[in-house]
Amino acid sequence: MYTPKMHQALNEQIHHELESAYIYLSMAAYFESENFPGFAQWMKMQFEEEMEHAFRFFDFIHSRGGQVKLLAIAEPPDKYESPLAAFKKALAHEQKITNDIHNLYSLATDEKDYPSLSFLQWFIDEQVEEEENVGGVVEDIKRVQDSEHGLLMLDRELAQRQPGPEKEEA
Ligand code: OFO
Repeated sequence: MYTPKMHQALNEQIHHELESAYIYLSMAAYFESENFPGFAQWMKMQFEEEMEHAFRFFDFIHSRGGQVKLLAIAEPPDKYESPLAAFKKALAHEQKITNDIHNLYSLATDEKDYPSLSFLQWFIDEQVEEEENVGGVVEDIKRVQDSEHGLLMLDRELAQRQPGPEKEEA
């Protein structure tokens, strides 16, 4: 069993992951309404990934003898100024999640909670990938700027995103 403090922090991370899922699903709805089905598909895949992250924490808490308590999720924005504005928000959100994960890792270090440290390592690596992926799209959109043709091509490219293979467990 781990400490109540660690339990609370891990439980809050489920909330952050579900909140991320909610934000990305809302972005998918925004892109659908703006006729960008490829951007919408990319965000739907992102939603799926966040749900998977939430379940990792859910299962880990129960495997340590705790019980998950679900917290209220705020209504996400449903409008953005442009595709670039939406993806910039997504990048800022991932950077915040990276910070959350690092704080969790620091807490586990302070508490000498070795199982949590081992569990969290996957998320540390995942966040590097998450920021790289979203940051890559931000850069691509900046490159095409307001060109309708460029955005259409990018939308088609992002439509190809499929669920990623599970990364190997450490
Ligand atoms: Fe997008 O990140 Fe979860 O953890």
